[in-house]
Amino acid sequence: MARRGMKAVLYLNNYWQWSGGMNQYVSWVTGRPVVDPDVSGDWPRFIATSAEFYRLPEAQDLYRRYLRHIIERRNTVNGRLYRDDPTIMAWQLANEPRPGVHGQDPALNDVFVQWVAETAAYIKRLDPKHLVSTGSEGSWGSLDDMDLYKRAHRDPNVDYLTVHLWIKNWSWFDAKNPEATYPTAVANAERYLREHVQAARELGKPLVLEEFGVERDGGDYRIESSTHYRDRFLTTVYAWVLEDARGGGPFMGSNLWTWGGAGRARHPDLVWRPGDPFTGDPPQEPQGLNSVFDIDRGTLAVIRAHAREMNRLGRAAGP
Ligand code: IFL
Repeated sequence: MARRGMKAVLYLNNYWQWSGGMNQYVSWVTGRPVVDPDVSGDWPRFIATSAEFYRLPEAQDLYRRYLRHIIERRNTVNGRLYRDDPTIMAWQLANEPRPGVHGQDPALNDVFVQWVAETAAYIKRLDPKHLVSTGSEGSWGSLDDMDLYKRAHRDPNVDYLTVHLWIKNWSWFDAKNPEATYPTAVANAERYLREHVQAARELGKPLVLEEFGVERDGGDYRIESSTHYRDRFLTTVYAWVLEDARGGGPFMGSNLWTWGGAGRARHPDLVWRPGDPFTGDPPQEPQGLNSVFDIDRGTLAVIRAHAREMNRLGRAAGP
């Protein structure tokens, strides 16, 4: 990455199932089986179980041992401790950590805010040189509670705010019915990002749009299908980010989800199986769902043009 002039944000846990994450920690310390929502279909139970992680001291102890192990790890290629390596831009507490479920006891929201503060402080004690971020999706991942999002991000050891934007996952956009759903999706997306720009201004911290993407046209994830709506959406979102950056606003950069590069789905059902190449999509999602491949020339042109403008402003864009 250093050779290519790239920077890494290393996320250190996962609210979701695809890399073990919080559910796995809960299972390790309670002895209960992992709740896999892809098997059970029981998303509410999965989400609530992930959030148990914050209040299990033994799980926190294991997590901290892991944090120390990674942060103090010596890179076998360049011989440096990760702690001292400027190729790493930031540590991230987790991918999309959420406080729990809607309607839960507000005391559990406080547990979450405290977990963010204590974990960020722990990381800073191990490594005061790198930035720390939460990995939050924004208010959507904060029980639709902007105040809760702001409380978690106000902590002095959280250096910048993160926001994600998922117009399909949040049921704003239906790729099978694009004409009818796209305008509302774009309006919602704009409002959502503006609210988070406002929050960043209030807290006086930078903001990164670190996950957003749209599937290929018609909900057809095969690489042959077109990417008209994806390219349109990226162009629109990038224009907002650039406008904010040009005006000196908090948007410091964006990360598109996700770079599939030369990876390809191997099977007609688009399911990843051990030994298959990696695309950008995690293994529990169809391979090609959000991946931008090296042959997606139109999409690449949109990303490249945006990255050029952001770099000119001393800000960043990438996958
Ligand atoms: O791939 C998903 C990823 O696990 C995530 N958020 C949404 C992505 C697309 O569904 O963190």
